[in-house]
Amino acid sequence: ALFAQDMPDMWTKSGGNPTHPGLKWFTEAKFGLFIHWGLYSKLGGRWKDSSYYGSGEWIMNRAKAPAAEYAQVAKTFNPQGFDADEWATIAREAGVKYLVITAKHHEGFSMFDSKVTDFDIVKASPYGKDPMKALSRACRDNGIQFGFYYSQFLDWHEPNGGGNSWDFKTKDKDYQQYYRTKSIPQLRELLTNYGPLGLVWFDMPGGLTPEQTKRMIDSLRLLQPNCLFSSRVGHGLGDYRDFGDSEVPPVPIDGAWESIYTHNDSWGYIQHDLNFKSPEEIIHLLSNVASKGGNLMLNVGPDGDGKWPQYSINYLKATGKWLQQYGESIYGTTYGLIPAQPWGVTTSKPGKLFLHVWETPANRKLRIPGVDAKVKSIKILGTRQTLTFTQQPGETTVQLPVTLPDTRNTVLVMEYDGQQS
Ligand code: FHN
Repeated sequence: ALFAQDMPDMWTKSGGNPTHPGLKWFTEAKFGLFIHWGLYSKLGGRWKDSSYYGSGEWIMNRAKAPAAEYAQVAKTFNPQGFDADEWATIAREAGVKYLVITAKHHEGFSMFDSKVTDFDIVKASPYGKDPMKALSRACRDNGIQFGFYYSQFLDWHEPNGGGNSWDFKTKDKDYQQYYRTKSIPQLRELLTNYGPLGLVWFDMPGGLTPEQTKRMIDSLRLLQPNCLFSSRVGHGLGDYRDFGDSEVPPVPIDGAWESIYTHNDSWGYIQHDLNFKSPEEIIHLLSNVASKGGNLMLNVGPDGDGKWPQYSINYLKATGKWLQQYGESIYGTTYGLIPAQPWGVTTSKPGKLFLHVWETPANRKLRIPGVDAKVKSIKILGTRQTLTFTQQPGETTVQLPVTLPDTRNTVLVMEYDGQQS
């Protein structure tokens, strides 16, 4: 072995379908953008005289708002500030390779032109247009894979939709009817009317047996065989694995998977939430997730006018700047070949180990245990600066220069002889 460690025993398979054609772009992408946008974005964490914090997209449920009353919000939903090209441009500048937006969240409102219901942005809101048409095109124009989030079971607007709503009693619900008349027809619309989708991000499965779920997704797959389905379709039938919200696995995981985080403390826009992750925190999260072998999908919550929080714009652009310098150590990589170190984490490509230096040791000597392969060189990534190192059995030590180009996360690239199997 080129790398002495006992981690491989702990690596587990992520499940899913390893032969799916969409997995190539997905596993190389590493960084995606999640967008929660719906009527709750207009409310911004306020319902009547009360304020809510965290998970703004749950406000209908948390405020126990009656469905008919909540539906009135649509009449004031008019996101004139929405600019698909601007969104896609920020996403590209942030360095994300895919973008996933809520077509319908648990509130039940369709943010796209749907023939299945009147409760959509075209018919129920003064906006009267389909923002998803423009956004799907803008993403493709900017080289970004486009996908839809769709809440396939929870729907608080529908008498037969899943979840705890205050108007409709669970015991009276006919989930089959809901799937037949809304969920499945809408998924078909999404897979038909917006060009080739990178993925459909299902969330919170329920109300179907494994056989019924399989029948549903088999029929959906016929519409777009290249489109990936997230694991939250349930019953182990997804093509890649999503971890829990705000969760990074403790050890590297083989296969295609994703960690999902939100930029502040909520998925949907909350006006009084300014707890945004700094560029440094985002970069560390990204390199940490990549060091375990997965993708980070980071969420932003635009407001009811269609504008992103300024902090999200600024901090994402700062992340994109870092990626311009160090993207080679993120895109197309696999998990690091040595465990996390006091100074940071690693990612890898054939013949290369990328060292993400989060903390500079006081004596500026970076200790890299567990490399048995012959080290050829260690450089600062993106420069020609070669660093002096010594290699002894079990430990390589590299002398860091007095100043590093990026105190948050400079990346060194170690080239070694041989192929890691
Ligand atoms: O309940 C939702 C929540 O609002 C949000 O959409 C997250 C994102 O992963 N998913 C659900 C909870 O797992």
